[in-house]
Amino acid sequence: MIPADHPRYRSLLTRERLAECAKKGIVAWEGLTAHGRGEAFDYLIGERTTESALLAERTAAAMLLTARHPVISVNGNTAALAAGRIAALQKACGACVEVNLFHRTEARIGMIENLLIDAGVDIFSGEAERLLPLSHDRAWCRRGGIFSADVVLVPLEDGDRCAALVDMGKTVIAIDLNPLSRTARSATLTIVDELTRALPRITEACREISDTEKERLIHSVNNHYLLSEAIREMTARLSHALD
Ligand code: PTJ
Repeated sequence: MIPADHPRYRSLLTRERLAECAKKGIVAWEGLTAHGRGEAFDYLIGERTTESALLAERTAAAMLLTARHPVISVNGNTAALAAGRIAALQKACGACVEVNLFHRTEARIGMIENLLIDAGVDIFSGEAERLLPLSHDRAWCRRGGIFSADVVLVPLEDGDRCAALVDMGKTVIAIDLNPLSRTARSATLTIVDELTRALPRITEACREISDTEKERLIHSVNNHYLLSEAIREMTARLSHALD
C-alpha cells in the first residue's frame, strides 16, 4: 500500500504496476531493469517534457499523419504502462498496432494483445514470420504490419531492430529516455521523454496540427540536434544539481 502523500508516489505506483505485470508474465523480468535505467535518465531531464522533446513529439505526429502505412510497435513495458494511451494515439493517427517482443513467447504475445484489446486498441494480428534481418526474436513480425510499414513508432526499443528498420528504408520514431542509446542514435527521430508523457502529447498534436506545420516539421527533422539538446539539458541540470 503506497501512501498518496509519498513524494515519489507516481514513481512507486508505476513500479508496482510493472512488478504486478512482471508476475503475470506481461512484462519481461528484464523490463524492470529497463525501467530503472529509464527512471535514472528521467531524473536527469527533471521528469518533465523539455522543449526539444515537445518539438520531437509534434514532429512524430506529423510523420504518423503523413505516413502511408504507420505502425506502432508495442512491447511488454509499453503495454503495461500505456495501453490506454496507445489506444488514444491509434484513434488520432490511424496507425496499426502490432506486438513485437524481444523476450518472445506465444503466451506473452497473447497476454499483451488481450491487455491492449481491453484498453480499446484495434490489434493487427495474424501469422507472424521471421522477416526482419535480426538474429533474435524481434525478427518475428507480420508481413502486412511492421514489415510493410513506412513509418514505425518504437517505444522502449532494445537496440539493433531500430537500425535494421532504418536500413530497410523505414522512418523510425523512437521514444527513449537515454539519448546515448544505440536506438536513440540510429532512429530517424528520437523523443527523449518518458513514455506516458510522450504518448498523450503526440496524440494531442495529431488532433491539432495544421498541414503547414506538418510540412515544416517533416522537412526540418534533425535527430542530432534533438539528442544534443537532451544531453545539454541533462548536463545543465547536473552542473546545477546542488545549487
Ligand atoms: O517486452 P519485451 O520482451 O520486448 O522486452 C522489452 C525490454 C524493455 C525488456 C527490452 O526492449 C529491453 O531490454 O530494452 P532496453 O535495451 O533496456 O532499452 C529500453 C530503453 O528504454 C532504455 O534506453 C531506457 O532508458 C528506456 N526507457 C525505459 N523506460 C522508459 C524508457 N524510455 C521512455 N519511457 C520509459 N518509461
